[in-house]
Amino acid sequence: MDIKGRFFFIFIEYLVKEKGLGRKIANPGQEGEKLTMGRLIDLRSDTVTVPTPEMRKAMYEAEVGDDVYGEDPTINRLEERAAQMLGKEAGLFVVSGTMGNLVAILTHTRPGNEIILEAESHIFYYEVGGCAALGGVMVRTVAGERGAIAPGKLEEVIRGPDIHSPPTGLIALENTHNRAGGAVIPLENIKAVREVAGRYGIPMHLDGARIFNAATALGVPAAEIASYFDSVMFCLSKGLAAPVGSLLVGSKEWIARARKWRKMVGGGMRQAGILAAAGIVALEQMVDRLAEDHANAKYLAAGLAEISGLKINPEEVETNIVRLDVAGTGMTGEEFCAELKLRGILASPFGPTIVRLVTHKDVSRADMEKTLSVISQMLG
Ligand code: TLP
Repeated sequence: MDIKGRFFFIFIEYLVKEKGLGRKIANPGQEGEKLTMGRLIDLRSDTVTVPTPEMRKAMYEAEVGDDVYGEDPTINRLEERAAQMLGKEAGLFVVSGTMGNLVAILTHTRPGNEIILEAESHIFYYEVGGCAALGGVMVRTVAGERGAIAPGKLEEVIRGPDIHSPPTGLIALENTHNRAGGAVIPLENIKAVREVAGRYGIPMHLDGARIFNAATALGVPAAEIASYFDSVMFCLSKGLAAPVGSLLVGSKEWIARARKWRKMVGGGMRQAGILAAAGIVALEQMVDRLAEDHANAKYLAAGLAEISGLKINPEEVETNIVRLDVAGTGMTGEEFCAELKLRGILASPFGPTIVRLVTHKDVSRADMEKTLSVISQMLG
């Protein structure tokens, strides 16, 4: 171990011994177990994946041009391919999922509109209030059942023609639903929500950051899910392992307007075909393997359910996200994750006593086994 490594080791030991980190742990374990100086098992998110060698090669070789002039052939190819896979007329490459959702809201609504979101949705929780700050829209949330909004509840919150009311400008769903533990919104629910939205003439947007996970779990093409929505955002940089980028898809006319909004928020890119090249590989090579991530998440959940102090219903793990309640250990989500980190495993606190673990292409079945044995030893 080099001098830096040794110093870090001593510092962590000091934290553990002198500052009482690990005090709620039944089995504090041995030094070697506590500190994994080697590879970390990173289950914080599927955003942590690194590009595949095929992606790096495609990036190196990508043909590029100035995309603001529409002259980047690789971006054009990615946008066409994305639109075709999602069954829409056109696509738009954006920097991130957050930018994609924002541009969709800007394109669908006007300032003073109200938009309807599920109460635990990513747009509501994690997108810095961009729709209010930059789009001037009000947000009305509806509590869902594992991320799914009941059509009856939706109808109750749609605004009527009353002079006092802000017009409802958009309904957005999320599939898979992140905070609901990667829950898949069933097609019947989407259909029923669409029926209500259609009756009131309100457009529908899908935050489909993980639409291919949803499609894999449902056993249908992503285009079938997308068919109920006027616009869809999906991410290349999550389970599909590309380094950057998301797409918006919709009608030609809608995408042309979205392109202008993307420019306004500073998302007009130049020779970004280098990034789009990795995205094409993601769509061609990384979709079919998502089932493996789902199987690993289910395996992990089944093992966690056997460990006393942990609460999880493995039946509810449908895709690559595992949502675990650690209240029974006496630790908060933050404390649990801090203890795990000392043992070489990274997870995310997702609520006062909730921890999220996400599987992806850079973790294996052996990593799941290791994670289970580390957690059961940690809790005694
Ligand atoms: N989700 C991230 C964090 O922001 C929480 C994660 O680690 O899961 N929609 C959904 C459903 C998402 O899960 C995310 C990212 C986004 C949109 C935003 O995508 P990015 O991070 O590309 O802006």
